[in-house]
Amino acid sequence: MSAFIFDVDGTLADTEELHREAFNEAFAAAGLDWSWDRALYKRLLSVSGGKERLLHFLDLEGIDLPDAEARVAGLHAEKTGIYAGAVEAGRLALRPGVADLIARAEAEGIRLAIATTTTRANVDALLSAADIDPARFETMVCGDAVPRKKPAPDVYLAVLEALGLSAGVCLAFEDSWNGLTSAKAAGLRCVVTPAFYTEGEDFSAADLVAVDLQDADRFVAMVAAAR
Ligand code: XBP
Ligand code: MG
Repeated sequence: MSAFIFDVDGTLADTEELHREAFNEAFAAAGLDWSWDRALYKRLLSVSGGKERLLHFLDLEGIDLPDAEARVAGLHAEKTGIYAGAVEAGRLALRPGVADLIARAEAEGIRLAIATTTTRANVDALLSAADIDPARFETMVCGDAVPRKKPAPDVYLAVLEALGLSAGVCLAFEDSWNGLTSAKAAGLRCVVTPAFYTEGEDFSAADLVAVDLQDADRFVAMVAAAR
């Protein structure tokens, strides 16, 4: 028994530019004059999780927002609605190789799971727009389901527990240093496929760095001994 465990943002699709736009739209809708450009967003991505990223931004800018936790939760809910709506409208495509890799894993009897920091509604919107039944993933651990987000190992440990598998027989797919560090801290092997915002991060801990996920033979071979 073996499994492929996929990150979502940056790995299944290159999502962060759309997340950035959705944050900015949510700020404008709330009458705030905040605007995150690409350079700032790249810096803010050091913190995973949209709500955590917003709190980090307030901290960084020294913005004293009254009732910050509640305001951030409200802004984030608005942003999730905008983002998921845009994804449902077809603004994103899966990265090259992803759909075929999922089908190949199923054909090989490799189990499938998702380990992501993003909100579940975002994952559902992406899979629905790509015509992928979420039930094909046996386990999905998303967003706030664990106490600590990536780079902590929590999300991967929760997935492994749900699958009832040891880390040694699984392979994680990630696009970022935060994700790689999370997977490694859970004892997993990890393929990194850098995305628009994560290109140039330190991936020296990766078992393999691939430009995309098209080389299914190679990824299947990486878990073959465990099956
Ligand atoms: C992705 C994230 C997410 C998205 C937005 O990290 O950090 O926060 O930017 O999602 P990873 P939410 O790919 O490592 O899981 O706004 O729903 O949190
Ligand atoms: Mg990612």
